[in-house]
Amino acid sequence: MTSDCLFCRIIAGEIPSTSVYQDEDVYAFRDINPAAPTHVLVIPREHISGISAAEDAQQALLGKLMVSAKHIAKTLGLEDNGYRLVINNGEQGGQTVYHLHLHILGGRQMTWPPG
Ligand code: DGP
Repeated sequence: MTSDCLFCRIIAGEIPSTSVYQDEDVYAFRDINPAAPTHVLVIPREHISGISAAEDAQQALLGKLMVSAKHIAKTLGLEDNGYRLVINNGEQGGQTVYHLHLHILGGRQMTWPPG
């Protein structure tokens, strides 16, 4: 837990969130500013500032994030029509919260390239 990290404080329950899934490694909750009809963030309980800061030794946790996102997307009914998983990294990558998070976006047609 990093006390000045917004998402660590959400995991700790200090800031309210709408959880859709949690286990010993990951926490998933609704994005406060949804960019799609369904917009969920999947985060590791362990503080990692972003994907570029993740260590090779954390590959199991990174895989767990991805597999969890797949299961959550299915639970939320996104599997049939498809969905998008996104990790923004750093300033030019559009990252605004420096606790690693995987976006699950679904419920509308996605376009490419992203903005
Ligand atoms: P990114 O730009 O990739 O760093 O995404 C950060 C996301 O976090 C953005 O979509 C909005 C979301 N967010 C920011 N603050 C809060 C909050 O307090 N609660 C929730 N649920 N989501 C938040």
